[in-house]
Amino acid sequence: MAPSIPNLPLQPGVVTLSAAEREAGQWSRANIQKILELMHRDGLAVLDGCVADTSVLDRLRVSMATTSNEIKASKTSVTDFNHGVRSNFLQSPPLTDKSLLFAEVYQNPFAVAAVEAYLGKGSALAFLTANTALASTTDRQPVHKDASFVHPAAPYMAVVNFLLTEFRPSNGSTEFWLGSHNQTLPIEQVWKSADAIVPTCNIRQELLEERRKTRPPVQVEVPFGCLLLRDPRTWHAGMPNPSTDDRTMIALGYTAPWFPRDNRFLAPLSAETLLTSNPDVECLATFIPDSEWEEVCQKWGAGEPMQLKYLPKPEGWVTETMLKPEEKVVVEDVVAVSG
Ligand SMILES: O=C(O)CCC(=O)C(=O)O
Repeated sequence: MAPSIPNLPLQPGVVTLSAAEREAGQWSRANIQKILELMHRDGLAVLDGCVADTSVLDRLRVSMATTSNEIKASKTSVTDFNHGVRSNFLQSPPLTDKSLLFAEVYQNPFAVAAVEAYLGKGSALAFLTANTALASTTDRQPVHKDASFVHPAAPYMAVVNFLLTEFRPSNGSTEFWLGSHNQTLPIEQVWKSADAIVPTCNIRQELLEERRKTRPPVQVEVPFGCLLLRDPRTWHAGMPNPSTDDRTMIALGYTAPWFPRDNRFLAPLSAETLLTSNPDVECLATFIPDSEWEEVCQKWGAGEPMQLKYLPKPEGWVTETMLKPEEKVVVEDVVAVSG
């Protein structure tokens, strides 16, 4: 774990797209530098001004709130929820409704440019989902990375989150441990058993206490219309949502050009044209007929058709960070559900 520099801000830094940058269709060099400095220092950057027409976010929120209400009743087992905590689940955005297939969200040029600056040209879209923090909840997730495998010790993935509301502690904004991604290693994660081939996402308790002393976590405060760009190695946790409305963020996950591409996600044929429209960003989706996708698209629990399977197996996976069996910290009752 990287030592923490004193007096760093607790809230994430914001990079604002100017009118001139929007007009030019690209970030200035200075703002790309700022994005990269925040990403390398904090593992998280807030991007403001990338969505010109925030009514698209309103329309997605209305649609996804209806869906989240419909699917709540189907969530019965803890493994239907993320990290086994009944306050947050994964949800598919409405990809079969052509009136809601917004290029500003699914091919946002400023978000993609920020990802390419961080991961490299030739990055791929590796998953597309959303996190819903359910209204009137009181439980929090364990602190985790989104990496239930022996991850590379270099930026290999970036997630762009489109927030469909403002994000405040009062509606269950995410807790982030800024800077925790910097030199983080799989040895910081908990294993379910000594012979398991992959770790869980969860961070060892004693490391949390150590890090809290120097750079404590924060629940982010982000105005409506901003995006989050984050390195999934940055420690974080879904928090209770005390408000009366579900809080949702869409997540587009991109992998670096050198990262394995053997896992694919399911998407409907209606979204194929849009999701594959950037020739520089391969879309790692298997496209299936809309009716088939609609049958499975909200089944995100463990062993379900939509379960994220972008994770490499250790066999054949080259990394400097492999662990010896005696280095694994085992916590047998951890719920090893990722997302
Ligand atoms: O929805 C959130 O605020 C974060 C959820 C999360 O980290 C997860 O489910 O893995």
